[in-house]
Amino acid sequence: MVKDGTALIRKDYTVPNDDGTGPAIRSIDGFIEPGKTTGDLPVRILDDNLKEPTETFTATPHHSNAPHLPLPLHLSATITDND
Ligand SMILES: [Ca+2]
Ligand SMILES: [Ca+2]
Repeated sequence: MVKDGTALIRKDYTVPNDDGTGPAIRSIDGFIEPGKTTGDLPVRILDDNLKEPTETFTATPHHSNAPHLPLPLHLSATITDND
């Protein structure tokens, strides 16, 4: 599940499962290869043409396919402005 920090879902970023209607969907599927400690979350950054400070959000896995990474895991992400 992703959680807003200073970055707001549907304003600054979105997830592939969200079709933009109804309440924002915050679940996202990521993958960490066996034995690795890094992986990818397919978050999409929304380009808004606003000049903004660096923004952040967090993600908390609810289950893991990587038994060597004990839950809870707390991931943080930073969006660097490009305007
Ligand atoms: Ca933004
Ligand atoms: Ca921006």
